[in-house]
Amino acid sequence: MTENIDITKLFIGIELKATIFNLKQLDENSELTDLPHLALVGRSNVGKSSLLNCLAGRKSLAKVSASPGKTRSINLYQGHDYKGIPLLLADLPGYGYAKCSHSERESWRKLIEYYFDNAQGLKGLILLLDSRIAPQDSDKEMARYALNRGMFLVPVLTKVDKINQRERSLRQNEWENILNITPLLVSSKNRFGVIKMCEKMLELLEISV
Ligand SMILES: Nc1nc2c(ncn2[C@@H]2O[C@H](COP(=O)(O)OP(=O)(O)OP(=O)(O)O)[C@@H](O)[C@H]2O)c(=O)[nH]1
Ligand SMILES: [Mg+2]
Repeated sequence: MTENIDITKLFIGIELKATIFNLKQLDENSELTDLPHLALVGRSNVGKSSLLNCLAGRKSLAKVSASPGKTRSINLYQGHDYKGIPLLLADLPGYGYAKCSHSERESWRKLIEYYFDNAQGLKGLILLLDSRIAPQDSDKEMARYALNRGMFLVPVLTKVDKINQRERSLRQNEWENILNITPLLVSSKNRFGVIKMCEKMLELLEISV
């Protein structure tokens, strides 16, 4: 491979291939979820869809909304690595949405657990955490759940354009104390931290450039 490769372009050109609301649809799309991929997970409104758009270099490939609970399905986006080998990025529905009913929460949990159990190509989770707020129980639970299952976890603090350097370090330290992993910092708005995040994503996907 040449040294001219721009790793931040790995997900340029991805397209939505499947919108999954239930277990049956997950079964029907197992060929897709068998492809090497990473999933973006996090509370509602943390910026998952925005980050996906940022990586894809598109404004509204994934729907973004100021009101939480926009993404209610597992959305699978397919692209290719530098050698033309298909890869996938999954945008998962957000959790921790206050207005969600008990049954909606349960169906979220069932869908996500079934996906984690059956997605053969899932190489790791990109866990997005809002840099503006202190660690939340729902995020800690998600992280523990993933780590207990032996999944690769990349914690990423989002929206860092909204906080200063001191606040960034404070939040990173808080999470490091909880997870023993230092979270990356990213902004989909001004692309801060995108290179480092892509480096980590390539590592998890075992793609060499
Ligand atoms: N300033 C700033 N705002 C952001 C950033 N990323 C996302 N936002 C805003 O945060 C809000 C939620 O963004 P989404 O990308 O829809 O969040 P989501 O995690 O996909 O939300 P759900 O689909 O509800 O789970 C929107 O108003 C975005 O414009 C960022 O890096 N900086
Ligand atoms: Mg979304």
